[in-house]
Amino acid sequence: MKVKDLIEQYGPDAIIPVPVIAKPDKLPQNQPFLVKADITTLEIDCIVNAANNSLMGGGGVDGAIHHGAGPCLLEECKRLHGCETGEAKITNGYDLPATLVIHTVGPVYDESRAEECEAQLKKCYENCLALAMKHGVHSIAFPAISTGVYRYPALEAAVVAVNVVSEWFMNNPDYGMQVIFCCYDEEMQEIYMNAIDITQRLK
Ligand code: AR6
Repeated sequence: MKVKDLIEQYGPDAIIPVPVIAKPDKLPQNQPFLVKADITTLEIDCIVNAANNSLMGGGGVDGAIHHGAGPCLLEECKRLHGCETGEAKITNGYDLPATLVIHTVGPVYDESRAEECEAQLKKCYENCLALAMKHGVHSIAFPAISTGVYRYPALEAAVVAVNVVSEWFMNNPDYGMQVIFCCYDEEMQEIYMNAIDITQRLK
């Protein structure tokens, strides 16, 4: 069936563009993309680390980034004196293929203060993008911040991520940024597709 026939049958709202899943070197700008990858393998300007308040390393994506970057990253992190939840700090990428790492600290999810957690997660994405722009970054990859050890429900977290990035593109149409949502597995990729679907329906 052609797109035109689908629109006739179901109406324009039923057609939801699925994001292109592409290799980072083929990404056009001003549109976020999903990539299923280990974030430490991406050869781009900047990758984002889902760190903790100490910035002294940990498990999950934080552990993988420190492992990939080597011990100089920890040495630089020691000089940053931690990071508040929702804030972001930048370092070099050392042995990583990415030039820079932005460390942000997502909220530890707690259902009884869900609104506060959402505001903090939103701040993570906003602060990372602002810091990236300040440092002349033109390609940035985000992991699904807070959705692992910090237990933020993945779909809700992905909706926050997609909304903040969409708003950022609306506010910065001429900057030229490639934003990659780096999903560690297929399940997370599906979740991001659903999040994009949900955010488009709510527009
Ligand atoms: N590449 C991309 N995504 C990854 C990778 C990777 N190499 N490894 C894990 N993920 P988490 P959080 C995904 O737990 O929930 C650390 O110990 C993973 O599947 O890394 O923000 C810190 O030091 C999940 O979807 O981060 C903190 O103490 C997502 O990354 C705490 O964990 C985030 O999972 C932060 O917890």
